[in-house]
Amino acid sequence: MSCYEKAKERYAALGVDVDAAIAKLKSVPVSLHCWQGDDVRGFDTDPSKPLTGGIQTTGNYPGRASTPEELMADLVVVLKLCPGTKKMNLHACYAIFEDGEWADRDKLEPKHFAKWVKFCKERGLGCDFNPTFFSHPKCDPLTLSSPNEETRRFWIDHGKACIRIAEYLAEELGQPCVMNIWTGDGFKDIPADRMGPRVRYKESLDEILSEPFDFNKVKPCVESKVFGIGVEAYTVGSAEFSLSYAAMNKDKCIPLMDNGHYHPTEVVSDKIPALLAFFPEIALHVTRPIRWDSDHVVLLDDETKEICKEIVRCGGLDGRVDIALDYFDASINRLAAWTVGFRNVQKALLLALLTPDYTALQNADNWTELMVLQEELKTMPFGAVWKQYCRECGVPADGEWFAAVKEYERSVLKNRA
Ligand code: RNT
Ligand code: ZN
Repeated sequence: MSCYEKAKERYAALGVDVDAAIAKLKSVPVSLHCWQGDDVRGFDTDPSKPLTGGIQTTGNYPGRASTPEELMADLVVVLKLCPGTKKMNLHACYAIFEDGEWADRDKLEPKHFAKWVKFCKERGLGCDFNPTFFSHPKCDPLTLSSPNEETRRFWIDHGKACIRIAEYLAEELGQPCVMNIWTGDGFKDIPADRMGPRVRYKESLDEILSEPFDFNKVKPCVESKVFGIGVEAYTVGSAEFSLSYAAMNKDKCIPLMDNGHYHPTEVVSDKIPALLAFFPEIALHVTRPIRWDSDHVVLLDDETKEICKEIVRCGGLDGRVDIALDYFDASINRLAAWTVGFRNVQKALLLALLTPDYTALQNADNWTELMVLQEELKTMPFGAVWKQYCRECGVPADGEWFAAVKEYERSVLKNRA
């Protein structure tokens, strides 16, 4: 009997159908963020200018993609190393201009994403989208909350342009497009006026979402944040602001939680069921916060497992939770960073799908047996099931994929300027 067959029997003894778990996971889209490949630079601004908006990449590992061709070539490698249903996730700054043309962010059009549509179509991928409210000369430094009407108007127009692009992506690719609104608007030090920026941000969101769109195709989200580097004292789009906005606009907006955007003892795993008690659909950015940074590569750590456990337990895999990755590490091989994080989310989801439902023990107040069983799950033969899942998805198993990345680094990345 193979290791997999033996593992299947052990799980069956716990009442878990391994084949059903594998089949389910294969059907769940997880969005792969294009911005891990080029340190969140994009193609529409001067790459020598620093990132703004309270985000920062650190490290200068060789091989950063600096053209659409390079980024796509890197993605092709990564997509082949990641099991499951992948969806692309683009930022507006990844617009691709042709023949010396250039458009500012308020004037972006669907045609600037035609090459990405081709890329996705060739691989059967859907695509999510994000307006880019950072790293641009028109950040003053505020965007949608700026007291300067010209600045604010520019960014509102950017948001509206992005709704049209998101609808184009959804229609072309035949899958809904999650369009996430995040701004780094905030202040380094104690503000004199905390309310004004929030009222302006709210009005800007209202204007952006007044652009006509089909809510079945375009899923606008608002993402909150607690603080960013350089904006430590005050964030306009705080948790209360963003969640309230989504709650008051349920007919056209969904809340997005990034698990790097909360105080250190708060956990998104616990917030998932809280929000799902009120919202039909929520979105997630899966990342790894560490001290001041919210964007380290996702590991198979306790909170990642707990987030996925809650997604599964709450019925999130049936269209109620949109799962995306969001991190950027410039200090290690970027393809490995992408692959490790994506595979870890898949592993955590598979672990969750292989977890028996112990609700009855909880309801019977049987916390002793619940603890015993939950602890014993930790030494179940998960590795054999993961290996089988990778095999069925036609991607390398653990221990087999990193060689491809090393070879690509030697033959391609090392030659980049
Ligand atoms: C930043 C937010 C935001 C970005 C991406 C690039 O703290 O998490 O989601 O990481 O949009
Ligand atoms: Zn995020």
